[in-house]
Amino acid sequence: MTKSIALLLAAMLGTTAVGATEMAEGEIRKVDRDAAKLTIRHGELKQLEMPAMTMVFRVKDKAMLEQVATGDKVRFSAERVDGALTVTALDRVKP
Ligand SMILES: [Cu+2]
Repeated sequence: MTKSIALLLAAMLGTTAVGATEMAEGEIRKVDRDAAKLTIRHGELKQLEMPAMTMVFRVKDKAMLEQVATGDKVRFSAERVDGALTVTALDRVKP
């Protein structure tokens, strides 16, 4: 019973995430312009069911690579695009 409620909740949250993009907190650890990838230390990503960690993301738009530098605090959203976790929105948090 508890398990089915949890699954139902997960399904509902998943559906919500498609429409309303939820921004997660993160810090840029590396900008790789050649590979068009960002290494981000991120907080919990609920829509991807991912705990806090440091990992590499692709970026949806290469212009994002010019907007941030190592050490920047950011808010971002990520989605699975063609099987690769991809940053689809990125905002630098002003210090
Ligand atoms: Cu992660």
